[in-house]
Amino acid sequence: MTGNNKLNSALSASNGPLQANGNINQMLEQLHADFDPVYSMLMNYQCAVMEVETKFNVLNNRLSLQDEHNPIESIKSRVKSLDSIVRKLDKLGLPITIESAEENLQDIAGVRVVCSFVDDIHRIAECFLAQEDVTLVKRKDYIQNPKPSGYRSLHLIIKTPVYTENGKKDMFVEIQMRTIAMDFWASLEHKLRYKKNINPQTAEELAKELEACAEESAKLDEKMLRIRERIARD
Ligand code: 0O2
Repeated sequence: MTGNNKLNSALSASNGPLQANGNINQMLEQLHADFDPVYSMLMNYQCAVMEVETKFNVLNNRLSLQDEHNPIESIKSRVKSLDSIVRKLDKLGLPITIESAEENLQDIAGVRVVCSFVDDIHRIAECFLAQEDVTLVKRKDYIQNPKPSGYRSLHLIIKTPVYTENGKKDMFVEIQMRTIAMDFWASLEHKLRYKKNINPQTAEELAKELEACAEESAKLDEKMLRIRERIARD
């Protein structure tokens, strides 16, 4: 965690460098009182991410026994930075507090599961959601219903418990599941989406090309799946 950087930038941005004024203990006490709850919140999300990653790794190992291939290609995770959390709360006009972040933001913890084949996505999602400490909050299937941009992925918002020194806490985690091809497409499209100062006509042309790429890439996913099925049959 880049806690120290955040701490430094938060402090110098607000009040300038801290002065201990001869009472370093009092200053540290104040710092801990201000920042420990924030660290604790971020740590809870980090633990939720670890729990979810472990569940997918276990499923990957177990399913590979039946399938003779690892259905999961890679798992990438992140916990939103403090800056992004504060900016998102501000944008939504919500109170900028820990309680408000925990209640209103469902994507502070994010796990992206990349599979080789499209049929593995729904199969793994069902096995994952069947676990008794996973509660489905929201499911958006952008594979069956792609976005107008061409974006495809299965999105799950779930709640899962983490066990802290103060007891059990249910945490939101956003899970994005997609194929290697969908992941490749999404990372390129993300670059266009966040590119500043791009000529609007060029942006429109590229968006159209990307939409066409998404169609071709979905067809490629389908073809690869058929080939794998034939290999398994013969
Ligand atoms: P970033 O920078 O990736 O974090 P909602 O109101 O909750 O239903 P929301 O919040 O847009 O709608 O949720 P949705 O549609 O499930 O999208 C959440 C995340 O999915 C986005 O996070 C992106 O990561 C990804 N995503 C959704 N649509 C697209 C798309 O068209 N292209 C790409 N490349 N990614 C997409 P953020 O916070 O928007 O962005």
